[in-house]
Amino acid sequence: MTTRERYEYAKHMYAELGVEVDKAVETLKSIPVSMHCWQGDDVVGFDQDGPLTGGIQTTGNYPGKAHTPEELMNDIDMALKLIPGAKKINIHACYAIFENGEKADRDALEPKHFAKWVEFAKERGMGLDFNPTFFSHPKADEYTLTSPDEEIRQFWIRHGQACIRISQYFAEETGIPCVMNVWIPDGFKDIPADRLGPRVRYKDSLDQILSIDYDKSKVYVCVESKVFGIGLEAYTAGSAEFAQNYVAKTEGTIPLMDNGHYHPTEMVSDKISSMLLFNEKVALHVTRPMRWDSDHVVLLDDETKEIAKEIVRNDAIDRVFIALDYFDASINRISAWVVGMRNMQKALLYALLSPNKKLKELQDQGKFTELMMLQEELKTYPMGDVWDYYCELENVPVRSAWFEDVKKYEEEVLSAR
Ligand code: RNT
Ligand code: ZN
Repeated sequence: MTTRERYEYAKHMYAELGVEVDKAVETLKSIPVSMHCWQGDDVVGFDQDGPLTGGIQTTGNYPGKAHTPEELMNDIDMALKLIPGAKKINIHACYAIFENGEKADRDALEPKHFAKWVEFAKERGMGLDFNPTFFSHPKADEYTLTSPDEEIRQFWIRHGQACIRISQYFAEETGIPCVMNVWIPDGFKDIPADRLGPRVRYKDSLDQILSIDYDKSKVYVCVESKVFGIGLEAYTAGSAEFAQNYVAKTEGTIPLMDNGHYHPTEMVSDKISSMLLFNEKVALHVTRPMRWDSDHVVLLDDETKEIAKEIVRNDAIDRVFIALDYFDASINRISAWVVGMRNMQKALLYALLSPNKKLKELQDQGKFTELMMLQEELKTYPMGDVWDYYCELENVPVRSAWFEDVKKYEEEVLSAR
């Protein structure tokens, strides 16, 4: 049977449930997933050669990581060719590209330091998302936006402001709004004497960053919360309550939930509906926390599917910004990107192929026996046939065929690094 024939067959099966497969595929194609550049080089960037700090960690030393902008862009390109649908590229301020021997510290970054990224994105018809980098820098050894040292704090405030200007430049150049996410690692390893002070300073720092004039229809500023980082086990200034309350009280800011940033039994999928009820927009970092915020590659697991369902069945596709955030250095990094991106999209397809209205009705009617039965039966419907056809339509390799390309690229390009 051809891929097309399998698709037609699957269409009949889904039609019996009242699901329109063609429509699902069209919708899937239009949902942008933001691919994080930092999987390609273990979150190192180009503006420093020190270690990765901030209580996050990549583990593994699989050969072939990108060391230069050219290598990273080539690797991203390789991954993009193997991923269907709409995509954005998510970059961090530490990926500034300096030319002609010039250099600028984080507080002096300008749009021109990202001109190459803009060119890259424009050539591929994609938008760019952005992140100030409040880590891996000598001035971030202790604290950033919570620093009791006013000079340090002002340095990082200037960095945040610079990043807003760069984000606006991205939006203006690409014609696609830029999601700019603020995450700071600031916290304490052991029981603090003052939990309020750092949060007061963090709030004030964010207020100062946001006080500059910028176009809120082009730059969406997010605040990402976290429960703890390595070496910062006792206290994190930007906790869930901090971020949630800050964005609730600050016009034009968006909460960002990373599903590695909660206690292990807390589920982001369960938080999305509440956040949507009180926020016009919600941003996500989809990752896979294994026992801690380990940032493993996103799989097509229950939580990823559940997150996708919440986006789709709450009619929130236009209100939720989906970005991936993981960094695995123990496997081929391009494969890590492709597996994670395709899985996020498969999870969305799964949600789009569910008879969501019918399932809600069963819940409202108290028909929980039937609800369980149908939700379980759905798991073995032929989604794979729809996915394969979608890949074919999108001109990307079907099923595992993409891995041949990755292997070849590893042999020819990565192994020579
Ligand atoms: C860290 C946060 C943050 C980073 C990236 C690199 O715990 O998840 O989003 O992973 O900014
Ligand atoms: Zn994150």
